[in-house]
Amino acid sequence: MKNNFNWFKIPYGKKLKNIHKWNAWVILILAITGGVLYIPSIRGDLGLVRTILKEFHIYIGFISILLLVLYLPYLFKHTKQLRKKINQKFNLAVVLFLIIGWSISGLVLWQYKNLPPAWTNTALFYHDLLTWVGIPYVIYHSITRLRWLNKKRTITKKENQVVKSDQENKDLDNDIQKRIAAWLEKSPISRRSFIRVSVSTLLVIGIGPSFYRWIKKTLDTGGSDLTEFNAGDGNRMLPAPRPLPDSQKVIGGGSQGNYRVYTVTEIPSFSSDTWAFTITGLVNKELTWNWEQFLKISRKVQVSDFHCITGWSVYNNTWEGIPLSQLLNLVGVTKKAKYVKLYSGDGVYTDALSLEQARLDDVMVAVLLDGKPIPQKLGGPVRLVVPQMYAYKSVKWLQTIELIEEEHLGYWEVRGYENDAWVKGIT
Ligand SMILES: Nc1nc2c(c(=O)[nH]1)N[C@H]1C(S)=C(S)[C@@H](COP(=O)(O)O)O[C@H]1N2
Ligand SMILES: [Mo]
Repeated sequence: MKNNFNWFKIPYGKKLKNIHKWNAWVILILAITGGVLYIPSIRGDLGLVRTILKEFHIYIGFISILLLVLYLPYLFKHTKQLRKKINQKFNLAVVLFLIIGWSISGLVLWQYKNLPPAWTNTALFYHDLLTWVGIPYVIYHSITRLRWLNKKRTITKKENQVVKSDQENKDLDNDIQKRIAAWLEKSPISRRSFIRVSVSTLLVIGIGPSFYRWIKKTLDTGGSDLTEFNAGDGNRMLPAPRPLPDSQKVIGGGSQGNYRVYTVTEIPSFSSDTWAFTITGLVNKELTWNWEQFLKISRKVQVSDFHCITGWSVYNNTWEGIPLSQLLNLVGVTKKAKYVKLYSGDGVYTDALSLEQARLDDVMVAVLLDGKPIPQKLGGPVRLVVPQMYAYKSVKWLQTIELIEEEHLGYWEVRGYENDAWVKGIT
């Protein structure tokens, strides 16, 4: 073991080889961790691991930037060297483009707390898009250049010359390999293009459909999602709430953007037979409403935006519901109470607001979205909306509110999200 490792003394060729190798590993790790972070259905299973994984992803992202910085001084020399190798030059350009794009959008997403949501929305779009395009490209690049493929190519040549005793030919003693080789020899396309075509086909089949769904969802900002969620709703809440005129008219013009359905449990379903809403704790008069009674409380309509810390937003939602302050007035908050704890009917998710925050004008216990009952997937029949804070405060399937004295940390706050969830750069 030599421990006098000195990067500056390594010869140029070896440096590039090292950077290439490390870069391959870094991209592999980023692809896996990023992929895991992207899957909404396993948020709850991951729990704390999710927050740690995100930090790890960011950390490795910085290593990727470091590799880029180590490479850049040799860019000129390298491209000169690749003069005539169009394919390799093209590959270099693609990979550099991907890494620079991922780095810039990643930095914006990392700094979400200090940047307006419009920035993170854009960054998330490019981070995702580059991944959808880049990872298949990188997989294609790696497979079509695997050493064993190259090796077999030379073996075949040797075999053609009948150099049977050659050491490498042992690899080919396998019957199946021989048959494939023979078949490929007869086939009109070369082994190389056969591999290229099959790898591309597999990638298109494997990744195409999810990519198609993603791009369709992303480019469609007209809320067709909402129609779909409403149609497939699993809640049975009767009677249906009757929208106020402003809600009926959808004064916000219809929500813009797409909700990513997040849950840490199975998506719960509710029926008006058993559903109840309770306000308890440090109150003068504890109250419980069944669905029919709950619908009799007077409601208001507001238009507001919705921002998740992972970078996406949905704009101009027309919410109809009861301002939380109004509900608090109904039960009468005692002097001892300092915080409002919010329980989801999923039995797991909670969050909390200070009393002062809870009494903000736009904090609403919402029942309708864009003139329709809030779909089950988006937290219906009743969800909280806290427009000025990141959406992890907007508890879905809200059923119980408790007035408490001590601060409570919610589901994500326990797992590393900040209790201070104010969105900067809005209002
Ligand atoms: N009960 C419950 N409420 C929740 C969550 C959750 O997982 N469970 N996720 C929160 C987060 S992080 C976000 S971004 C929004 C997502 O709302 P949506 O699923 O309606 O898009 O809900 C918030 N409220
Ligand atoms: Mo979120």
